Amino acid sequence: MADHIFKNYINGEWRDAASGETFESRNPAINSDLVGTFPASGEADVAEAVAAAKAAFREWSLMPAPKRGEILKRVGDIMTERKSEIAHAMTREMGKPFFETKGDVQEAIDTAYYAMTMGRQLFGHTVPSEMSNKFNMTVRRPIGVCGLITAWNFPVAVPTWKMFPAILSGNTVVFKPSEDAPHSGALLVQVMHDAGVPKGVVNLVQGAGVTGQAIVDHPDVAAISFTGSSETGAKIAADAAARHARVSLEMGGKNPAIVMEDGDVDLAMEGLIWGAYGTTGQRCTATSRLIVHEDVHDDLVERIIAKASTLKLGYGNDSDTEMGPLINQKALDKVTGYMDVAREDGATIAMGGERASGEGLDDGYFFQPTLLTGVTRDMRVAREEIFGPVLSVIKIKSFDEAIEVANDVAFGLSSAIYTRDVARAFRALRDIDAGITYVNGPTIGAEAHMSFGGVKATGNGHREGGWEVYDFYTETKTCYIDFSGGLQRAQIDNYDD
Ligand code: UN1
Repeated sequence: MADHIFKNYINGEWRDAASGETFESRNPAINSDLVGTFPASGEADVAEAVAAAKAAFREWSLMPAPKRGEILKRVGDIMTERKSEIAHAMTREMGKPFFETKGDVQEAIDTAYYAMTMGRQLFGHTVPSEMSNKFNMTVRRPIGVCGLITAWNFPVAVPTWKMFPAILSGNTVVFKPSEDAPHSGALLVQVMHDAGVPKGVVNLVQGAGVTGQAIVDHPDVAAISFTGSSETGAKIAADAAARHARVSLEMGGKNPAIVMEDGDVDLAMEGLIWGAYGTTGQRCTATSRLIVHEDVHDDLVERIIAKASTLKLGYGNDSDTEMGPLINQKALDKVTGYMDVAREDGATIAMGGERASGEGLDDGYFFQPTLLTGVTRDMRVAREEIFGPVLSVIKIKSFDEAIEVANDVAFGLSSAIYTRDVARAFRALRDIDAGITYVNGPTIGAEAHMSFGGVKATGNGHREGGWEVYDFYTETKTCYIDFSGGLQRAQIDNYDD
């Protein structure tokens, strides 16, 4: 097998797609660089993977959770050893700089070790009974085969947010990485194999939309966890609802950072550069709206431009690169198209606004870090997710207006406020409609043991990360144990009226 030809992983074996069809993954910074060729999986491959996962389920679910946790500890240890190797491969495949891809692997390691600890903490409740000589308690049970469909921007960390709690809870999984980051997904699955995860517990099927659809439609897939666009998420939710499968959705964002006149403007500048241009703005948590008080607007805009215009664009495996490319031609076209939208709506392109060119950039999908000023809340660039290095600046006059503008979008994932006023900080925590709010920090940077997810069009009420994700991957069973030796009738025998 040539180095760059990759396979699916089904029932502990590496296999080609039944159809023999393949697709390519290329380096978005150097498009002539072919990362590899991957199986374009269809219904038959998904059916095999689901069958393997179904067959492995009972034995895996009966292994004590702390033992499953020990396997996840090994997963974390192997990932720690391979951190640089995986990070370099990830950078080559999806473009973000090496220091960021190392962070991506670290997030996966944190998730593995957190899952290990959860093996000893899959708590239920013990609750007093209404009756004598009776115990009431709840226990958690796994749900079965889980379908995991993920995006390319965190191609190791985000799949592990799903895979590790799913298998720790006793489920088995069929994982479809994004077709833009199949190699990163394969490297994760190789770690699972090497850590001794039994065959059939983790299965990998590579492919694009049709592969994902086959997972969503398979009657033996009990739960689906999806990270990606709101449009795809809505379709998955509808299709899964029709056959009563459980769904967790993590979708878009239009995340605001509020900077008040009493905030630390320099700190805000640093947080905005990282939040808006880190990962080339391609995070669901990226800062895409700066809502700034008029008293500090000009000063902050000037500082952002001074700093952002020095960012070094390039191939992320070059040590001086600070910002990588967009993921593909479609993303480049989309971001470029939004520049016309901005102009038509009357915004000003205060910095950037074009494809970046020059030495080392012309064979990649590079776009300049971009700042749009004079944006008002009704403009499309203030409301729609662009998923690129574009920050829209909206000027406000008061704290109340800032909160109102922050909430005036369809999405609600992350948010931030820069203020030195404790009351304003707490009011923001209470009043911003988002799953996550940072005080004096950027909108990005979630930690593995904290719950992650959004409100409104961002999610459907479930959370990833933290112990909350274990609610998604387990079913609660209510247990009544009557040791009175007689018939006790609830709601009847305890009342003499
Ligand atoms: C995503 O963009 O889908 O909080 C996840 C953050 C990262 C995860 C982002 N830890 O920005």
